[in-house]
Amino acid sequence: GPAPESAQPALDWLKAHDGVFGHFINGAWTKPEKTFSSDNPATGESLALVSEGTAEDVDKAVKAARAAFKSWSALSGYERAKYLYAIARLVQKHSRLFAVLESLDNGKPIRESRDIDIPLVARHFYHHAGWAQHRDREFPGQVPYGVCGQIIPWNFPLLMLAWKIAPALAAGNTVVLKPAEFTSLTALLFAEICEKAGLPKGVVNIVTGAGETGQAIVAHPDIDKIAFTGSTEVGKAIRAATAGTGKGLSLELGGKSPYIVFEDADIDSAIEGLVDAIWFNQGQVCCAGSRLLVQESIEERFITKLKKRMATLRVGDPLDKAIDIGALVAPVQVARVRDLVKQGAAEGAHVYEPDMDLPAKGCFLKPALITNVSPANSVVAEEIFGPVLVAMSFRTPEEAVALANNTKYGLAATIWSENINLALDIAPKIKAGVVWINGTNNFDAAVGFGGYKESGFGREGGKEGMGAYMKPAWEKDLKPAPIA
Ligand code: TXE
Repeated sequence: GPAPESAQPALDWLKAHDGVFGHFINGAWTKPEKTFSSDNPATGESLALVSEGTAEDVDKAVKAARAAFKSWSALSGYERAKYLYAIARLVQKHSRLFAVLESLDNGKPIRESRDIDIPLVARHFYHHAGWAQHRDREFPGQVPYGVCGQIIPWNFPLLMLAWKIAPALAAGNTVVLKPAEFTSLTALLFAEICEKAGLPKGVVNIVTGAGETGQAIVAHPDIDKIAFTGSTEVGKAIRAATAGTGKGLSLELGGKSPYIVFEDADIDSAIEGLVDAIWFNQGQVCCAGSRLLVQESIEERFITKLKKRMATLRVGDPLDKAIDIGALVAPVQVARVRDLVKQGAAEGAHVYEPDMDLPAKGCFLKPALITNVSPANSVVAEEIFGPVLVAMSFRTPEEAVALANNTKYGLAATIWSENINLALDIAPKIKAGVVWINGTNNFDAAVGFGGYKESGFGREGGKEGMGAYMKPAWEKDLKPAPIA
């Protein structure tokens, strides 16, 4: 096969920083004090030390964002757009470095970071540069929130940053963003991109750290809006912590998305789609198609083909361009996935894993298929967030809809059928933020993404996503709009 992608550009970049990072506050790097290690999950080796953000760090960042808000929000949309375009171009210019660093830090296959994550990041900044210019026309009488606190997960580190920062800045907000503790590095590289783009200091502040740092952001009295993507558990805690404050809030949380295959589906395509739906990013995807619902008449044939396909998936070094499945993000996630699968087996489920070799060390798991389950089983009800698919069958379209909706989540769904009337009839009956037909994992910066029920509320992307960073103006906010 092709030679593996070289880690060197990322290692050189880390070395240029002596492998230690402070926070990026008010356009400058703070002196690292208390630090923790960001590890490569494929090897267990430490990549760099990053700083554990304290409440004082958060406060400094909020003050910088508040000070920057005045002049940033007074810029014309055209001027804000120029910065967003500059960021987009710089992300593209350094896309190889970003992709390698992301794969080292997160464990995702280089193919994915190179062809999906990083191009989508650039796309988000380009798209929102457009929105910066259309804001006043499309959102008359609305103004940016002010200072936004943004807390993101580790599954798509830089892409989740782009989902948060691009619309916030386009709307005229300033931000304090905290990456997830497992994956801080591309956010820190992004801070350098902001410097290179000449972004005014304080518009983007990056504070690294774990849950306590996140709590300090949520609790800060001078933050106007919190945007969170992560676990449903933490989302609920944040909602409780912001209750009784005037803060705006959007939550993008977990999922257990159904993947429905009707008997008339193009089975080979449906299987390829399923590989993407559940094994993309090791299954660590909030909208992963983790619940296969297959029509009973084709169940046996479909499952047999699926198992054969699973046996051809290659698990290995994230920098190997030929692998399908890389490393999970951290040992704690491997343990979590294993525990959930064990619990499923204890409840009577059958677990299929193809016979294959895994690298000797690192956070690697085989792809797994769980059958012989009922809706009450924990593996069916709970988000596993790993390379584990759960399969059930249905007889009628009505039953498919009932099973699809039998979940506390409502993020995404996929339908496969050659009968477009059937697919279009079923799609709106499924309570999910997005329903894909004969395809899966189609994302774009122009389309609102978000959930129902315990998957959260608010949409990111497109006009809805822009609206989430604006609020109705009151008299004092309304100054004559600058000429764009
Ligand atoms: O998530 P957390 P974890 C789910 C998935 C996964 C499980 C655990 O099922 O197995 O969550 O992952 C910050 N106040 N998802 O524990 O803790 C944290 O530092 C404020 C699905 O890593 O929710 C990180 O930046 N912030 C999800 C971010 O929240 C807090 C993606 C997310 O981490 C905080 C990630 C607190 N009290 C996990 N505690 C998806 N749906 O995409 C933690 N954080």
